[in-house]
Amino acid sequence: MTQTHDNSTDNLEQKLAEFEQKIADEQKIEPSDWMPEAYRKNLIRQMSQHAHSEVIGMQPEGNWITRSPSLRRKAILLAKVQDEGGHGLYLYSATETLGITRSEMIEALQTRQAKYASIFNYPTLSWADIGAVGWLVDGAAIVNQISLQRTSYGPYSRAMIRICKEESFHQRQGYELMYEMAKGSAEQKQMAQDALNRFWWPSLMMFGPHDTDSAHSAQSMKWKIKRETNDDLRQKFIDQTVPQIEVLGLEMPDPELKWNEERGHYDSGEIDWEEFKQVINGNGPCNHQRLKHHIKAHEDGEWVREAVRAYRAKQKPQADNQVA
Ligand code: BYC
Repeated sequence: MTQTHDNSTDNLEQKLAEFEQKIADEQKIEPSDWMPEAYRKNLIRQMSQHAHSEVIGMQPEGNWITRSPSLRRKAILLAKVQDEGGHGLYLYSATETLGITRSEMIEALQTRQAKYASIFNYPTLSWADIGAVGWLVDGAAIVNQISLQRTSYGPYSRAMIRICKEESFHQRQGYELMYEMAKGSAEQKQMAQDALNRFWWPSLMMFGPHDTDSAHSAQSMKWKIKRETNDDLRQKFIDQTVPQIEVLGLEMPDPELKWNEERGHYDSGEIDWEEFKQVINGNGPCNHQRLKHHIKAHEDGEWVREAVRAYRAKQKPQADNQVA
């Protein structure tokens, strides 16, 4: 017995050593590879929350499709919102490779066991918000997702490479919309400023808590699930966005945004972490509305799932007959 136990422990240690070597060598971990249970669980957590964010993120923009001010804007917005749905489906499939089903993930979302990005719990109050979402929210998402292209899990990394191509169109259409508003009438410029002021801080919150308060960062960085820390990515986003605000001719949404020559970065004010905590714990302005809408859409779609199940059941005897 002792012998067997020693062997299996050795075996486990060897598997772990091989896994760690692969990570050190920048090789991707694939679904059929051995991986520590905690690695698998952490990935399911992050990837499924990423998928939920894409799908829930369709709601604030979907809110404006019927009120787009021109056919061109409507076509762009429709395409963008559809892209987000596609990203969600793609990420759910990638997460399923880790041994969890789509319905388990959706159940976790709807029962609040799984989170989604805090930003989507804020309302889109004016047309300028559609510009701000594309420019700032997709802009922040790209900074994060470019980094995740190098994540150690193969299916996640490949999903990020595809998704980033579409995100860059999303960011550009948002910036172009903001540019037109900011250079338009005084009233339009005011709408653009108001959208920037409201979306600035929630966009910074997308990167998560400070590194010192981040529960998962240390382990995720070690396993190369995350390649850059929350604070480093947030700083990158601030540094790339401040010059864009200047081009738009809008006022800074944070008076403390100042270039720091010594650091080679912009300094900025402190995020309201109490607000962040409230929003991720279900008490943001739209949390209730977002989940309610998701549950209703899911229930309305039950007939589709039922049809798929009936079709599968019909196909099965035929397939069995063919084998016989
Ligand atoms: N919102 O230890 P930490 C898009 C949670 S959609 C909510 O730092 P981690 C788009 C965190 O989950 C793209 N929760 O966590 C779609 C953890 O809680 P749990 C969205 C947050 O994972 C439509 C706890 O706080 N992008 O682009 O190491 C239209 C401690 O945090 C947030 C992604 O999903 C937050 N902001 O780092 C337009 C990126 N921040 O799980 C656009 C993928 C933290 O222990 N995700 N929490 O209950 C990531 O990169 C990482 O998960 C995070 C957080 C950087 C977000």
